[in-house]
Amino acid sequence: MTDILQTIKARDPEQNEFHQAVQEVLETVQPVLDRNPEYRQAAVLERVTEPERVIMFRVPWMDDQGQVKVNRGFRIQMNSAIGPYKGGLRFHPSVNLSILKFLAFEQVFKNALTTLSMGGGKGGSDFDPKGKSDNEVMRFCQSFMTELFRHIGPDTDIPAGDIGVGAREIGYLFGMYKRLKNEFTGVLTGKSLNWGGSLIRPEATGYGCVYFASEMLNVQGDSLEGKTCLVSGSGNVAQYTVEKIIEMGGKVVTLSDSSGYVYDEEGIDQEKLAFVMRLKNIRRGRISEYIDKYSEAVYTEADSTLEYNPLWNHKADCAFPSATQNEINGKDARNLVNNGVKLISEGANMPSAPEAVDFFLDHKLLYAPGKAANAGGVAVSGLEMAQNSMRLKWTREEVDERLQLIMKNIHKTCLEASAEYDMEGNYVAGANIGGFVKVVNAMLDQGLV
Ligand code: NDP
Ligand code: 2IT
Repeated sequence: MTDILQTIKARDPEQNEFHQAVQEVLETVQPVLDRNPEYRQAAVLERVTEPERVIMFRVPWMDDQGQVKVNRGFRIQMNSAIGPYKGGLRFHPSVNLSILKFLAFEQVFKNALTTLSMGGGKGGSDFDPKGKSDNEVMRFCQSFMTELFRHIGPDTDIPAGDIGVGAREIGYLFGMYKRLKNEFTGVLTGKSLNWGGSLIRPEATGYGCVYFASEMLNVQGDSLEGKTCLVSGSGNVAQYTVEKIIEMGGKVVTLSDSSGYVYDEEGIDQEKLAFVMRLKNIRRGRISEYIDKYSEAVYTEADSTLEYNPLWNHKADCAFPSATQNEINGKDARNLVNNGVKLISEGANMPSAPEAVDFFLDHKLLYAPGKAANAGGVAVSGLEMAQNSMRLKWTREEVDERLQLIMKNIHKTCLEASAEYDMEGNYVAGANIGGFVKVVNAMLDQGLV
């Protein structure tokens, strides 16, 4: 195992986020390999950590001033053992190969956990949609799809949204795909409702993450009722996490963006959440504007010189990190536990750094890693694909019911897989083992490809 990690590090020494995601999986699946020598013989670890295909391309576009800009586009087609590549597109200036490979790697196991037939992929660009006009975003998306279209398809690779890619971007991307291929197919998920989208897809990641938290509490005879919750981010995942926590009787006291965070001791209720949704989704403003409207809240500017994030240093029972990778470091993890937090459900992908994960596990927290807790988003993407294929639409209730069932099943899979390897209650091991076994068994069935 250490040999494989050393080889991966030597081959791509700068890909820290990818190494981090791989290391966690390799460590937790070790007992599975010990028990199943045929896996090692078939070099499954070497194969599962190498993408099937990596596509990198130039994305030239013109801004509103007539200046030519050039960004870099990517699609990582990581693993197609159990279905076509499936996973989001991220538009953020930090995007690089390391970040997309970590996300694609996580996606493979997450998608397997949903029980739907989806392989894993991820893509995106270092394009920053912040401060760009709708026309600039449209021209960028059109240029991006002018290359990407030849690599994707409804039975090949089905992208969706992630950070910086929401309904607006999916619309522009879909329009260009349709024009180039002269085909109206379910090649993207997260589409708008009147042209192929699924009800509940916008809500799915946040709702699913709260359903998972509720399942973990259920095991202990507890619930979210009356619990104080910290939520980070204020985008798609954060918004619907807050909506579901409120519905389940919890109280959310924080939200953030990359500029800072708000702390509202009285709780972010439905009316305040509606304000945040308009602020973020329509006006595309900053979370600092929350205190202009609700002066009882406190805004704290982000400070990169601090060794910890003050958002994670408030009295609370539960935390739902819903912004980005490595947003909780070892010090934040200690602060959370010292403030009474007993449950972490990850809406974001890999928001906890390895020291934080170790701390949560050592302190026996109810800790749900992203690949289990945030799988509701891609699960409803899978349901969107099913509806597109049937050319039918399910009701809100029908999709929500399926989502709840899928989250319950993922929770059960994690518990059963962790128990089978004597790590009961360790959701990290459970999620990794549950997803890994399904993927590598399919790979073995299909021979050396
Ligand atoms: P959005 O773009 O809608 O929102 C992202 C939020 O996180 C914004 O508030 C953003 O602030 C903040 N954020 C992003 N990058 C940083 C950063 N480097 N530092 C601080 N804050 C940051 O994205 P989503 O809500 O869709 O995604 C959030 C997380 O959830 C990501 O980790 C994503 O991979 C994960 N996820 C998303 C799914 C989905 O269906 N959308 C499914 C599963 C996981 P700002 O506006 O200032 O950039
Ligand atoms: O990280 C994720 O699971 C997503 N961004 C959603 C992927 C999808 O295909 O819906």
